[in-house]
Amino acid sequence: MTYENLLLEKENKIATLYINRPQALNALNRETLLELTDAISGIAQDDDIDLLIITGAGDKAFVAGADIAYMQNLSAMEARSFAALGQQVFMMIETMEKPVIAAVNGFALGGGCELAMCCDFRIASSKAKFGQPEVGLGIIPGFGGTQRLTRLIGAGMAKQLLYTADVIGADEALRIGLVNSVQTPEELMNVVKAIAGRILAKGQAAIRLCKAAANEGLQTDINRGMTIEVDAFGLCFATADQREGMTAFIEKRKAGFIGK
Ligand code: DAK
Repeated sequence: MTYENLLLEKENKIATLYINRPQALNALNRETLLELTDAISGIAQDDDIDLLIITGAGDKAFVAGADIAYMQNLSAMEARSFAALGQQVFMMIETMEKPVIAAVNGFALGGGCELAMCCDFRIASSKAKFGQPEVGLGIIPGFGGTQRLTRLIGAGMAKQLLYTADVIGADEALRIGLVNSVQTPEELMNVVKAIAGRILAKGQAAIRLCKAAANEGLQTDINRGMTIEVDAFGLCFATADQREGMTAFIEKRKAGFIGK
């Protein structure tokens, strides 16, 4: 599939996916979501890729939301189908085995904030702005915002943002735990790639089991979560990376992981 609304770069085991509709501040329409579905399933299956970075093309927006012009005249059934498509692709991102980092380079509003939230974590440019402005349009978030924001930053702060539609800056997003750090726009991708490099230097089988255990644990109670962890921990001992990691430690050398 050739992409009209995405740019995909692959280098050193890292895929970088740019949402690329700068003329509409990278707003998500149906075509973009269909392309995203194709790109994400390709990256998930690509053995040459171990980590995905999602960002926005241009210097103004990560993603300024679902495309309001596209949504304006949808019927109820079309809106339902659009929300289902968005939720499906965001769930693919959240549950893909490989780590996904959002490099939030500008506006991350509505569906853009929701896209950032389905990634494993978010690093922001000082120019980034976050919010769920949907109630100002007479709708509610449709791509998981009411669910992920409450889980990520707590119900009280999430409800304040959801009810007021307030747009917050990167420093406030850092304060409330929506992003992990704030970088200058010039440094954003360097910092994200440096973090990616530190992740890629570790055992990828273990990273993937960590992700699955953390995600599944968040959907359940602590006792079930501990069982998930016990099983994932046990599974590590079926990998070559566990043998190599522990042998390298004992032999006082750097581990050479193979991701299996
Ligand atoms: N959709 C479509 N076009 C957009 C857009 C968006 N979300 N955001 C910006 N654009 C377009 C603008 O219309 C403008 O186009 P032209 O007029 O040049 O043709 C161009 O991008 C540049 O934008 P501005 O001229 O407005 O730029 P400014 O710097 O003045 O303002 C802004 C930037 C981000 C503050 C402003 O553009 C803005 O407020 N944008 C809308 C932000 C927003 O409200 N986002 C949330 C969208 S609602 C659901 C499924 C999904 C969702 C909900 C329900 N179901 C189906 C149930 C999700 C909803 C949303 O995400």
